[in-house]
Amino acid sequence: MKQDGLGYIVRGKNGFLHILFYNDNIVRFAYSKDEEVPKSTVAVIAEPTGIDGFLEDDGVLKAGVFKVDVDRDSLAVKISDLYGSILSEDLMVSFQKTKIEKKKLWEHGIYGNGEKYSWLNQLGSKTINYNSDVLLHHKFHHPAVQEMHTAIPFFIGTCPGKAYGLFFDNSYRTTFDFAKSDPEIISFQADGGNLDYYFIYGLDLADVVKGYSLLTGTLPLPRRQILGYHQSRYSYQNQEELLAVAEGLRKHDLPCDFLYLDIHYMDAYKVFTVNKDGFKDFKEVLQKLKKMGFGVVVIINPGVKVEEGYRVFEQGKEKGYFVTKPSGEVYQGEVWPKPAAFPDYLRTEVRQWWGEFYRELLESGVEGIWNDMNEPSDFTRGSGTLPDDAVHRSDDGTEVPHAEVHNIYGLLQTRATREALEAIQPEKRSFVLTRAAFAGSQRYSALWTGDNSSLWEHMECSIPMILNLGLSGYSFVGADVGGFRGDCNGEMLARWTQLGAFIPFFRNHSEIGSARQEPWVFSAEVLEIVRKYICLRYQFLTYFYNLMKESANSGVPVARPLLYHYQDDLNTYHINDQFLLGEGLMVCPVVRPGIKNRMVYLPDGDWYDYWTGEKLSGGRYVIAEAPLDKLPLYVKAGTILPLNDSGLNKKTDEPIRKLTAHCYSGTDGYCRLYFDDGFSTKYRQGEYSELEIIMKKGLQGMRTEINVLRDGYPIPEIKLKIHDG
Ligand code: MIG
Repeated sequence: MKQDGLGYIVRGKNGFLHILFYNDNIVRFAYSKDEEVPKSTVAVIAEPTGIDGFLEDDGVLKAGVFKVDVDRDSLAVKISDLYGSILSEDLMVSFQKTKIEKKKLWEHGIYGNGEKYSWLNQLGSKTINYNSDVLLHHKFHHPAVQEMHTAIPFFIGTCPGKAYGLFFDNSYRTTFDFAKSDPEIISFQADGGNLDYYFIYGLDLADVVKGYSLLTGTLPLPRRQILGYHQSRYSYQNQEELLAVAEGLRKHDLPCDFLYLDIHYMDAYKVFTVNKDGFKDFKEVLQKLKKMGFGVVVIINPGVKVEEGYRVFEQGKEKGYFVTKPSGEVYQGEVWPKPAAFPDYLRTEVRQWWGEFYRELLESGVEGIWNDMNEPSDFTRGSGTLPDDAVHRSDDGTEVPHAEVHNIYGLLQTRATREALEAIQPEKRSFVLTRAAFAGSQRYSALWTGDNSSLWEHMECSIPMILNLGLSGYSFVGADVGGFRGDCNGEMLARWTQLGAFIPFFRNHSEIGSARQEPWVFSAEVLEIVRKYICLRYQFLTYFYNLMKESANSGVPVARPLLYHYQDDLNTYHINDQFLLGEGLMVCPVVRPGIKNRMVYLPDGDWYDYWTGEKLSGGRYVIAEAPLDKLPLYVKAGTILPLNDSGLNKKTDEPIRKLTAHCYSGTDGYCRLYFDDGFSTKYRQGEYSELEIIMKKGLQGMRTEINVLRDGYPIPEIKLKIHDG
């Protein structure tokens, strides 16, 4: 081993190993055939930093929080902490198979791993990371489906007192085996590309998620409005129908900020066109909706209809902007518009060309863009996607096989979209939603978990799916509320809305041909429950917004599994149906029909029943009452919850003028709040305020104090309310 540039290099029998540091607790192991450090994928935005390392006499490298010992022959590594306890140990490194096997050591649980239909803890399972349009192959999502819409080859191993993250920076199809095939082995392998991975070590999960976010980035602070309720369906087919839904929402006193136009708003499914039969007054309708308080989000898929005279196709073909066959001919697949060509978003100039098409839509008043089918989906092939040997070209003209681009195709499309939106409307925070994503996609778009079904099982599984996405650096996520495929019913909608109200991205969406599931279609009782929880969501908007801000700053998840804050409590390692929103609010949804009570685990400490104010001691299981109109919620003692006054429920684009800070006493509490206009990018120039609320036990009971830390935007009037059980 010797020092090489910022890092170290070791020559082995089959090649080289580069060891690079990104801070004290992030080390990268990159294998290569020659002395060049392999190129990172688009996921990584961090640069290695020089670090004070020390090569001991026995060849062991001591740097940051690590000791690294490399086998000179095989280049297998053994990583220990500075006290010598082993953190990770390779059993096999294969250049040929692009595979590494590690000894299963101290992990009690494996988490993260992007979008998976699985339980929270994935130890003992095996999975494949390859973006897929799931419903092309399967009737519905189920646990045996490994290839979901979104692949994030990153996982976390943890036990009380420590945690590591492993990010395999490889965009090919990858396979992870978390001690399934062999209980002694955790392995990862790719179909091509480089053996290049990052090992992130920390005392807790938060350190690891922050480290991963340092490598791959965080979400930009969203418009506050986007944290409201969204109503969608495949499809609101014409302007009358769209307006009727908007009126229905208002008539039934339902707060809602966004409506969606799915593929039928286009002319013959041609992207960047509007169907004039259904939407003859497109602009006027969007104007009218805006006045009613709704923004409209439209779908834009990658597939471009192959049709003579259609400008998007003609231009793309002429400029050579589409993915080709190895022969150089434009690759032709099939999506909604039937024959379709696929833009090669790998190139900057293609992304810019594509981005310009958004201008007209935005000028018409469109408020957000929904990128779907970007795995990318292709109906002509058994695989449901482009062939591995389809050809992309990078900026320098190098040909890159689809096999390498596949998993980042969605990321590249959303990158094109976001960069265009930001260039066209620099004063406004843009909104992009995607189905397919990769590590790093959180920088460009929110994500929904694709085509679930109206099944209780899918409501249930959406919880661990979303929590694991959060641990994978993806905070701004949600699942279709009510379920996409199949028929929802009133009870399910009530329960799913309760859950959705506490998930970052909150949208009711359903498939063409399925039963309608707008809030008012079932019964007066269901409507009332749905309204109650949508309104509750709007009360929590400031709380959500602040969590989003925190996530934008450091990558910490918004919705967190219990173990995120109670890592020393092994009881939390398998809790799939409860989660924490921020640190202090525990959400316990009901995910089965006919339930009137449910078990809740309260970790150590005191908890308040949100509804009754009753104080309960933790460290035990309790039975919560959960009739249909009740979502059990608990607040940890010491929490300060800023809640919007309910009078502000209607329109999120108005400034927040009044808040009540609910202080749950018992232990000292602290809360930092951030305020800005919620809409523009002026906060980047300093137009924001920050304050802190401190709650302390004094001789005469609880003492609270508010300190303004920065005054750059009007601060709402804040009332304090002390809860003391
Ligand atoms: O194959 O655009 O996941 O949300 O409504 C269906 C129609 C294509 C899949 C998306 C879904 C959307 C639907 N799309």
